[in-house]
Amino acid sequence: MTKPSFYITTPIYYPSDKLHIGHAYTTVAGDAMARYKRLRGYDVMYLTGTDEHGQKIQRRAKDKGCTPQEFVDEIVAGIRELWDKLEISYDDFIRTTQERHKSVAQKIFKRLVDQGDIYLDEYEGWYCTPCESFWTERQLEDGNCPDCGRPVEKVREQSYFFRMSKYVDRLLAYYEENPDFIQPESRKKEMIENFIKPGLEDLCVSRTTFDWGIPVPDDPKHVMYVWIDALTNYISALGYLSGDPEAEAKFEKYWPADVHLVGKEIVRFHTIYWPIMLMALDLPLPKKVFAHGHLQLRDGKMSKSKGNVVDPVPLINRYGLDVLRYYLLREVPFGQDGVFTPEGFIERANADLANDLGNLLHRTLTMVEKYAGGVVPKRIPGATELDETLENLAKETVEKVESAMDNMQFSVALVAIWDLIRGTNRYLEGTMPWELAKDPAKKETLGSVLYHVMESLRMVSILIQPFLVRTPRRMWEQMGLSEGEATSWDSLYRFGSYPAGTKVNKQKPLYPRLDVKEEAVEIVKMMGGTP
Ligand code: MET
Repeated sequence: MTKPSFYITTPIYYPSDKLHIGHAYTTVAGDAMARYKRLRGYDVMYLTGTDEHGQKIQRRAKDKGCTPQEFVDEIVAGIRELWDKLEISYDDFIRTTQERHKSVAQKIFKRLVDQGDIYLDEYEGWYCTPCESFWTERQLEDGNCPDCGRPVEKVREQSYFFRMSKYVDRLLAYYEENPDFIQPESRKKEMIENFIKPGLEDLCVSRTTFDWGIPVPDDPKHVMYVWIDALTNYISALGYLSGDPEAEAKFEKYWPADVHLVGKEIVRFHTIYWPIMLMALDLPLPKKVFAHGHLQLRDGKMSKSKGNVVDPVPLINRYGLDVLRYYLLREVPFGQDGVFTPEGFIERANADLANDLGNLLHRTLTMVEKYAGGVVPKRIPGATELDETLENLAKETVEKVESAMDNMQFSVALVAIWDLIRGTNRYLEGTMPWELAKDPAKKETLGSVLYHVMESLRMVSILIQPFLVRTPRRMWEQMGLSEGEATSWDSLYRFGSYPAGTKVNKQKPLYPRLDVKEEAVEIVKMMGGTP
């Protein structure tokens, strides 16, 4: 039987600066989704990459005294290192400077010119260099870029334009027929009210004032600029129009994308221009565009120019990868903004990871050693009155996690898993194995209680896999489980899948407890601030 496919993408990032925790956030979120779908039996394609053309990069390379290609090569190497460090399970990494991309972008551009969707005209308008966006007079806010608030430059030149208006009705019909296409819902209203209703303007798709870009076919004084180049990455990476049957098979298999993850400032490009480009190419549209919020600092959005960025690397080095991944996915309801604070980061690690999860595993293993000779005892169904409550909670947790993940609600899924962890702690408090141990007649009940707790931990270790990448294996080692039936997603539907008789192997607690004050000072130092 062939597996169903699942195609998920991140934006392709500009390699103009080192990436910060905000980019890590998006990419970790995509990774969690990709891992989840793989666990559920999907054939997943998780694509990320870099958007390497444009004036900003050309200028930065010049300032640095190197070629744009050298400039991006170095930054892209750093980005890939970061993804390795975060254990991002991407299946492909597309760079817009790769031949496989450039040739496809050119073929697409040419086709759009040939069929009259792209035409040559004179452009006059406003341009925000840092955002690489064109704006009309009306869209400016107090004369500045409506996205970043920085000053814009007036530009006038010959340019190619994409005729957008022609497709607007079809686009609105698509929104109508696919109510989940734009998530969260509020973004859809914004698109319709702010961009479509006032009259969708044709999009400028080329520039002549710099040359770091893909040349426009048959008119090479123009370079493509920049959204046709950027957006086509999602299909060039799948071999669309590559002429190579093996590559094109990927397109057949994975297109249309199941979800494009995007930051809220690029929703417009993904929900208006990209669908229109695809309509013009007679291709199916992506099923969903999910706009996530931003991780901000107390004093606003992180940006390199404000010098307030959080670098994920020192956080991983000091606290471990899973602490960071957990924080990112738990702290911010996906789709909304969240605030990064050093104290919040440490408190999360202490409360949820060290106390709730780490402590439950450690104390349970201690009891299994002390009361059951280090071997998982037998379950006696209904041995205590609390068994049913715990079993029901475990069952509901699986359902909640699955439905949250289907809606990309990572924090909701994690809250559900942690409810199970806390419920298991309550079960221990209620059944009191340390009391049962005093009465030799209660030996079997005691064993069954320990079984239930271990079984619940086993389920937790499976459920956390999309989010935490090191912890599940570390738990299995201590719990005497090797990867297989007892660690499979399917086993979650069968409470009692932990083989009795398994020998456990207690080690040190999963996470250390951190000193909030001291560590907050360390994090502020990492951020380049003075505590
Ligand atoms: N490079 C763009 C950004 O970082 C995203 C392009 S996605 C096709 O905003």
